[in-house]
Amino acid sequence: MSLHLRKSSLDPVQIPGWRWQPFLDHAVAALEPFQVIPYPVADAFLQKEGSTGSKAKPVPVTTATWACTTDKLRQVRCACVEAGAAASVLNFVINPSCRFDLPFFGADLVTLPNGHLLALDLQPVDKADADHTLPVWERLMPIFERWRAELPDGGPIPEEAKPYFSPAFLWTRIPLGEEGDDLIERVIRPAFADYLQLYLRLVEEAQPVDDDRAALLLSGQKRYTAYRAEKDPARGMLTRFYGSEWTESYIHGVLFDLEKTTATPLS
Ligand code: DBV
Repeated sequence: MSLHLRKSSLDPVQIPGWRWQPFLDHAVAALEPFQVIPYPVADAFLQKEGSTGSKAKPVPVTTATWACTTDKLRQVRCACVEAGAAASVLNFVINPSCRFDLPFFGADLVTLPNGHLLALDLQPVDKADADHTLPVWERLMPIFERWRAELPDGGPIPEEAKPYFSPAFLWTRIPLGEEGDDLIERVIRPAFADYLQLYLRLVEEAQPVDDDRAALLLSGQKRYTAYRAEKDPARGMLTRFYGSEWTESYIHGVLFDLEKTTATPLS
């Protein structure tokens, strides 16, 4: 366990057998030119060991959080979960500063015993605001079209979630085994890289907005974050692994922390 002791949110995450390791490694490298600094994450959430499965056949569980901040990105964080055959997850969210007219980057790559569940999107702060969405969607749609053609549709998503997705929400469920492994290598990996590359290009290009616009963006960001925290589909899994006290602090204090953050996003 001490082998993987992490002291800072920027220390490398290396979890033996973690399926999504190359995705995080790619994202960390892509962020490097942005002068990242560590994002404060309490020790209890930097890396947490646990156990699932039966008494007779316990399965070790590791959850690690990689995180950083930059001048334009309030919080970039990756939740990394490895629980052997029970689960393997990369949940990656980039929360921009409300000083910039930027969407969220969201990736949810989830392997469960019954298959993979994969979601990628650049999610708008306010879907009704064409100034906010059109410049992004125009550029994202061709990328979406290209990769969607290679994947089965993931099926319906909850009605209440729809305001938070872009029309380029890449969402699929695929089987475990060779077929799934092949799609992950051939489609999900380049799609993840393409979505992230476009996002980081938008970050480079972004210019600061005025105070009124920043206040509007902040309230939209809070709506999104509150929704994600309230509906976090990982709540059940994390509660089984670590109990509800740790899980609620993790969800509200780390994963979706905009409401709780002590930094003042508008200053
Ligand atoms: N999802 C999270 C975080 C996770 C996580 C922080 C730390 O937001 C994992 C881990 N997602 C996770 C798990 C499941 C899902 C499901 C473990 C499976 C839940 C289960 O079946 O027990 C995309 N993720 C889902 C579902 C959707 C998404 C639509 C299935 C529906 C559901 O069970 O509610 N998550 C959703 C989404 C983004 C995202 C669109 C952004 C791109 O991160």
